[in-house]
Amino acid sequence: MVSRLVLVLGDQLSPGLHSLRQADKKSDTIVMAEVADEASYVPHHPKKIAFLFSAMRKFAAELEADGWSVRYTTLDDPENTGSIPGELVRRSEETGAREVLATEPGEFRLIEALAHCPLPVQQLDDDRFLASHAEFDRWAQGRSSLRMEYFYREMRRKTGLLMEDGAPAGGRWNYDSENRKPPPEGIDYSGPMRFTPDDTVEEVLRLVEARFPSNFGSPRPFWFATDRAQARRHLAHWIAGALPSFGDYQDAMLTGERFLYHSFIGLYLNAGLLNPREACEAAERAWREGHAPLNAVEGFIRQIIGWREYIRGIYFHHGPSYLERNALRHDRPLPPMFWGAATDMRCIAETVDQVRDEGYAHHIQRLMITGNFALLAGLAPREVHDWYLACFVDAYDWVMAGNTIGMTQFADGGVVASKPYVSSGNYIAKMSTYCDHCAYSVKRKTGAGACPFNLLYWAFLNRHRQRFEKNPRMAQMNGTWDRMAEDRRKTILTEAQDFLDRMSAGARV
Ligand code: DLZ
Ligand code: SF4
Repeated sequence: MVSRLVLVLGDQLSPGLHSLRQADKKSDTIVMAEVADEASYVPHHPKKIAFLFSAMRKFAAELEADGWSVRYTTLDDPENTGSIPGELVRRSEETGAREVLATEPGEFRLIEALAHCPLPVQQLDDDRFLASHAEFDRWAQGRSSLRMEYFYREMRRKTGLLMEDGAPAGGRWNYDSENRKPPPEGIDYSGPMRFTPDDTVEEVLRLVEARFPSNFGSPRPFWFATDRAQARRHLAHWIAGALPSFGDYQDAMLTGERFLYHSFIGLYLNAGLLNPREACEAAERAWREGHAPLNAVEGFIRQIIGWREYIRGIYFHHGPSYLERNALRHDRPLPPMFWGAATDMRCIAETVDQVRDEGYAHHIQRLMITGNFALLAGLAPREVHDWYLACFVDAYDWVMAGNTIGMTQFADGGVVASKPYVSSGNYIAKMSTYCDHCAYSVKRKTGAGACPFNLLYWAFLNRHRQRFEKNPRMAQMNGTWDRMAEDRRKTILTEAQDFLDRMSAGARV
């Protein structure tokens, strides 16, 4: 019998993985490796590295206990070649296996590297996702715009989730309009389930501390789930304690409240510890049993079978050049405040501090605080993408490309979003409590102490006026700008430019 190597990557920790289903326990050898290339293509958050290495080590142990032969390389193995193809070659020399079975990675960089590996590598499609590349391409073909909503409805039909006799449960596909309540007075949920590090995790934490001392953030305190059983307990804890309120306060931001009612399952889903279908089915069950309202459950399921699948489809449909798109020609380097430098902008400081401490911010903090600011300030989209990719514990290329290049930065020219997601300080004041403690005043539109979002918002509209002249969704704001007195417009533009100049010169803003 021909023996093969079976590659399992750090975000492929699922027992039902395609390559594992195709492999032969008796003759094949599983290869898993902690390698410098993967750990440093961006300066990952130490918690992300610690999470993946811990979960990889535990998954390898589970496979071994299940009778598989596993060759596992730790980062500090003196023989470590530093790359996935290098480790495959090394293990091939050790075992005599001459071919490799892999599940397609979620990043073009690694797909290419495997294609150029000295050994033949068969890359099977990653069928943990609902929609195959071919299915998404078929859906996208001939459509002038690729709106998530229509794709989502197909996924609902395909899975049968929240469907009743072929129609959406409750009579509507989407309950998003009910999910925008301003911040509540307090949160009656204790937050994500926290796990005490065991010996495996402790060893990884020491390794990460020693090897990545200057990455943004710290691996400790560390409390993430690192195997499937823990991830499932985390999910059950969230469904019991937070799902009922998740919908209502999905977009709210509260000073000091880092998780609110959010599920914090992105890292577990994207590494393969949780299966998307099981998460959705558990949420649907909660609704059918009367534990959670439809708006919350539909909002959660839409994120997973709609948005998550759609964003992956966009990545593979458009190919590697998508990441280089820069429709608005933005080229300002990321300012130091994205890496924790002091800022007077309370909303940015809260979000960035939280990202440094947790490797996490929720979707509105990502979209309307950091993303909105980056777009208004004209930051280079690729730098913004790499920042999200590095700093968030759930981030991989496939998931961040559509979210950053498309959704938050409009760098794809409108494939993902029908208009740029920009807002002045008003939206942040309405949806958060940040402005209450800010050195700037959200009510001030110009002059000393004026909220920078207010200035940058108009400067952005003015800068890109030509491009959005005919966009009906921008007409009202363009009209407001036009009706402003000439000298007021001039003041806004001068102050906005002054803010950006000071920020880029390294001044505290
Ligand atoms: C993100 C990551 C990191 C930090 N380290 C490893 C690693 O050492 N070994 C590994 O197999 N995978 C790692 N990963 C995940 C990969 O980068 C990921 O599989 C690709 O980016 C494709 O999504
Ligand atoms: Fe952010 Fe402006 Fe509010 Fe300050 S006033 S927290 S800068 S939106």
